[in-house]
Amino acid sequence: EDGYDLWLRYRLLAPEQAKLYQDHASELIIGHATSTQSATRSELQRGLNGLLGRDISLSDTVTRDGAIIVGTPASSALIARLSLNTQSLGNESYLIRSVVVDGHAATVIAGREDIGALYGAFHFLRLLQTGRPIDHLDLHESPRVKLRVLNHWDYLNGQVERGYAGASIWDWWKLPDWRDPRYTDYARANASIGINGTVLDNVNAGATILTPVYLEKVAALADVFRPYGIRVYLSIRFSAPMEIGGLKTADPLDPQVQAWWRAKADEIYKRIPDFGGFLVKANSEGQPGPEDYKRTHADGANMLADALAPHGGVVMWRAFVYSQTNPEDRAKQAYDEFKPLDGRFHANVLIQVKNGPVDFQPREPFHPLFGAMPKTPLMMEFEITKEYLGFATHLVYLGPLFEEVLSADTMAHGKGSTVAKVIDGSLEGHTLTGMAGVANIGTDRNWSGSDFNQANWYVFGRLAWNPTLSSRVIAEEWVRMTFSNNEAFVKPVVDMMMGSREAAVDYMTPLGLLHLMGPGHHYGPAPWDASESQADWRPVYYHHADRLGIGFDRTRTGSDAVAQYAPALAAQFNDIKQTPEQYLLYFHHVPWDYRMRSGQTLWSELISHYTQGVDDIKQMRETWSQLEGYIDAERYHQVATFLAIQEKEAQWWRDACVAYFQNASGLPLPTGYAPPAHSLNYYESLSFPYVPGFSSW
Ligand code: BDP
Repeated sequence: EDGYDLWLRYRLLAPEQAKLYQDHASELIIGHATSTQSATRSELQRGLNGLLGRDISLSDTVTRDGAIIVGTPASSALIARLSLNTQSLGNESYLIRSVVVDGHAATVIAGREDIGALYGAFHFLRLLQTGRPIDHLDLHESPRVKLRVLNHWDYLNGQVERGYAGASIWDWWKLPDWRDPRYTDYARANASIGINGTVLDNVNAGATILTPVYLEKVAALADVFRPYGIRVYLSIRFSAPMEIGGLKTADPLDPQVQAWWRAKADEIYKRIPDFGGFLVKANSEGQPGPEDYKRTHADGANMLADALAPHGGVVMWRAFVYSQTNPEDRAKQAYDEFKPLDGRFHANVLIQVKNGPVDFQPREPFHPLFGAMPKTPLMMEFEITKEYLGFATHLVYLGPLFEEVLSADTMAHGKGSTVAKVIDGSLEGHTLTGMAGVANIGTDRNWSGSDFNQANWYVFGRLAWNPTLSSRVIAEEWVRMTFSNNEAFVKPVVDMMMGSREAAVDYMTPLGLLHLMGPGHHYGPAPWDASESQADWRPVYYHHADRLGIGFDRTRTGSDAVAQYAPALAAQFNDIKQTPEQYLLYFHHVPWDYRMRSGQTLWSELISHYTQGVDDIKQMRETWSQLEGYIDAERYHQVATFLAIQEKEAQWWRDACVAYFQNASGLPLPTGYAPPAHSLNYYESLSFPYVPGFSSW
């Protein structure tokens, strides 16, 4: 197996498991009047035939026990007759129920709309794929978040910024005529986890995507995705009216600029009636934006929102901004710029906020904007692609990272004001809600650069559907569907996944450190680096290590970033004794001999974390080596090889950081710890020829 089938493998179940399901899957009653109904029907046929090893028959009526009836009251007279109260469902919701129809036991999968039935079909298949009972079902599911969107950082030249799985899957040369079957499989995979939107192009991309030639190609993709409930969105370049519209300005208050965007929106909707809207990176890392004209982010976002509003589109305006001049504390900038604009955005604008205040690091505290802009819908932005977490080869399951952020308590309205409640709108009563994930998808046969990276795509979708789900439960589902239901395999693999993120934090950036990666490529360790033109692109800016201590002072007497959190949290983070140690060096500059809760000094504890990270990967390798034979050889061997790479590189991370911090602190290694394998000079001399980074296409 090469991983292409993702978690939708539908391989024959073990005989004892298949037997459990046989009596509940005898015939399929489902329409095919619409493209979504056809997609649902073929998915169920494909899934059930594969899992149960025989062709399930199609029928118009219930002729025996075990019928599966799928649809909506409009598409199926049978479902209409069952009076399931589907009217009370949301348009993406569904029910799965064990019922009796005309004297026969049956299972009904019903939505109010076709898309609900498709989601229900995927859920039903998941029950079989994961070995769950299907004889007494009474399930009701609704997404808690409205826009569940992948952000592709793909350029029109095929390059994927921060993509480690090959090139862009969008073959712009051959579109619109050639619609690669892979686009359909992409849509199936996304629909199976409830993703309902995709931004096709990079937030740094040029304006070409908005030209007629490309809009025709975009429309072709939208046609492929539509049956699966997926809308397309585009990242737009704020200065497009100048670049492709011939205007002299992109000032959002200029009537000509406004008219240009209105006309562009009209043109897009003529081709793509269900177009989702725009994603915008403005006045950030060199991108143009409203501030170029002394206007605010609200002026810029509202201008675009007004152009999209007549068509029902939205603007997802990113809060990832920081200035180019030497900042006192980059972590404070998004809050400083956006918080004062709360209440100034039009109704169809969402502000898309990265999970942490700096930049997708292995660990950061949650972004202080969550809970701080009650009048504005805030979207979560996670990075699924592992830019700062070992690219394709390191096994790092991001579920625990996502869960840690979503379950963090903002205290905005007292205890229990979790980030998840900000995102699902329940904290402030927003109905326009969203979650975005920067995709890890490319042309590699396995889509994501490694088998385990597929789990990060999967967990993103599941948490976007319901941000309160447990990342462990999701990991287990994924392992069962992707590899095996054998308990002897499932338990150790899930344990390994659940510990993998903490291991990476330990060998890369423990105790609240961050951004120690080599600038530009962001791969290996470079805590020594001070070469970048901009202060906040340099690792040394983030750790401040010297003879006396280490860490970034964000307390009241430091940068005062703590003040951006709710008062109770600000007080907690301001006090070194109350700060959770996992964020210690994020909030405090701490002397090396500071006593940690364990009784060890900070210096000893830092070394112990770095060493633990490597030991954890050794353990993961050991665990995996016991599992040969449970799965196919092809995937087994690739994972084994990638774990070997990870161990080597975890050691590199540990040794390079230990060498550097030892040099900075001037302290001897605590007893019992091996010295780094090489000199600090050696680690500093390593370089990287190429990583998929920025383009202007
Ligand atoms: C940084 C990435 C860069 C992105 C930027 C962003 O290194 O490639 O363009 O985030 O989110 O982490 O805009």
